[in-house]
Amino acid sequence: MSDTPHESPFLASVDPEISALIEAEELREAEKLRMIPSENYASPAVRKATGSVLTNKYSEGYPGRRYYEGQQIADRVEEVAAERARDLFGVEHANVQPYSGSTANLAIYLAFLNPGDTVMGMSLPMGGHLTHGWGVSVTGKWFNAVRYGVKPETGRVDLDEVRALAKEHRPRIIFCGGTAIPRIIDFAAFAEIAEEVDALLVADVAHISGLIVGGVHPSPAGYASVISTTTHKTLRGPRGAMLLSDVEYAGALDRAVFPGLQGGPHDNTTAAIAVALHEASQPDFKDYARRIVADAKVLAESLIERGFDLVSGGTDNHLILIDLTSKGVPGKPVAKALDRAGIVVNYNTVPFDPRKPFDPSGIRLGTPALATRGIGPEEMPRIAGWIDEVTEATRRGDEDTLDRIRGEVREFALEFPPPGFAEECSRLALERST
Ligand code: DSN
Repeated sequence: MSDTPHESPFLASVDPEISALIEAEELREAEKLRMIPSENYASPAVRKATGSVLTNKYSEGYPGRRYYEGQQIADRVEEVAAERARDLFGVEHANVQPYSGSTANLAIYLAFLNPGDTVMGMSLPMGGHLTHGWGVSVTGKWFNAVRYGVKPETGRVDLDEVRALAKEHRPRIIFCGGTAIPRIIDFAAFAEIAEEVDALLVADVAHISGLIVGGVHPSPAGYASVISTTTHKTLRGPRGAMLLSDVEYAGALDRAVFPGLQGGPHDNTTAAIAVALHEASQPDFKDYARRIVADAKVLAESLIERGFDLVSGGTDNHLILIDLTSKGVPGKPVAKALDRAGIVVNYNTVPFDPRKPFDPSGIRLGTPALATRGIGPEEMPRIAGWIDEVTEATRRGDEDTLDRIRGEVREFALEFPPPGFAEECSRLALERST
């Protein structure tokens, strides 16, 4: 296929330096196990649309209401993407233009709040997101942010605290969702609290939108006034985002995205979002979503058997958050050692973390990208074993073990090619064995 590795002879002749870097990234992606829970592998079709001529167009405005001519194709691309988003998520309105999840969330503030208004979201170190009112983000600087967390005993969202804080502070917006939540989000309970205090409920489902579409996580549709999601995580699309809502909120959200925050939409990304939504509407996407969760559950059980301390005691979704305190080693050196051994995760704070975000107590990992490669639950005990060995080796400062595991992981990874890389992985595996 022309869009798999070594589509690049043309790029190589124009820019050998960047071409070589892209080939090195292809190799890295094939040889290592991607276990950052917010990352995935986009399909060749999604990547093809991302790299299409639509990158050449300016389309400020919305279909039928643009500020530039020549929109015959761009209008249709955006209409198709929005239509697919509405159908798939069961909502009345979809804005597919936000450049990223952060911009999408900022558009919500711009649409419904004034600076100084009160907003409530999950605290970042408890599992929330920067844009839900964390202090270093503009959302925590320009708005009065109130933060909820999890219960220390359960590691799960403390809905009593959410209700008490909401009643005390009367936020105009309540965010649910985040970046390090291993459990099902109770949208109905959040909606009840939002209604009690007359707040707008925003569900940020960036991490779990693919699970929602795949039917393995409840949907916020019908509970949240606005749904925000990125498109490149479990949804497996290009890097981008969408805002979904009832028509009641459509005008305010659309005006906030453009002209409030952004200029021209990235039409190539919009096309790729449409492709990803098409792929996610196919029956096999439901199998994919089920596999993500099945993988994560077995991985969690295997890690627990090996004495790892998982925040909330396990997982309901794609994500596992490990508190390494009991292992006597912090998150950052373990994440770095795992990368050296071919398993890519990120270091992360855990709830009530006594350590700092740049050197926290935990690591965060997940299974969306493994499931895309067809790696199933039966393989998870082996991966848990490597994680265990690497953690111990980090504690001992044993680099030889990391290098041995790196070889084992490479051999294993090449048996499960990322989409579009089958030939490349066979070639690499053959090189290795000869
Ligand atoms: N960077 C994303 C994540 O890793 O969860 C959130 O923005």
